[in-house]
Amino acid sequence: MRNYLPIFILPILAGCTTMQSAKAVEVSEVITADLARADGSWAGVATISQRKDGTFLSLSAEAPAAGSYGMHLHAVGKCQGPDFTSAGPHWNPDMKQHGRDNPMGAHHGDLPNVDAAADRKITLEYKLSDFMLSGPSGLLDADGGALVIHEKADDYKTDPSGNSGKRIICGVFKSGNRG
Ligand SMILES: [Cu+2]
Repeated sequence: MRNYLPIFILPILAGCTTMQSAKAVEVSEVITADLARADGSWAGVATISQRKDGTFLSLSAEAPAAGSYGMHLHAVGKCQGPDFTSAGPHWNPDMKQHGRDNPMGAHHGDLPNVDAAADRKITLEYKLSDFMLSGPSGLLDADGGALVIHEKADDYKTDPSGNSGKRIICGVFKSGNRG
């Protein structure tokens, strides 16, 4: 007579353990996104850090030329060139209109324009107000989110995207990028 061990139980237990550790990392404090241009080349890095003094977005990137560029957090963590429409609309869990100068605004994903000097470098640290990383309305929902830089400055009022033109740089924020 043979005794068979119920080995099918082991994967189930392992699955539970994995789910528990996934919940435990929701307090993790830093997520990073590699930024890509429309042709797929690397354009820099963006980081969101949750700290005691607030949540901060920092950015080190290279623009195509000196100038001012619109920048937003978009709803989907997918950056497929060359047009990056895969990143979806602005991150907007409150269903508002676009723009801080719009009485019906603003989107959660609305951010100030960024400036590149003659060396084309964009370097900044910006405090995100009212920012939610996790939870059903958080940036890191099932499909993540994206940082998108546009070809023109945002006018802060035209719904839905501030008249900022094409998407030229894109980076994915996903919970797997935490660390
Ligand atoms: Cu945008």
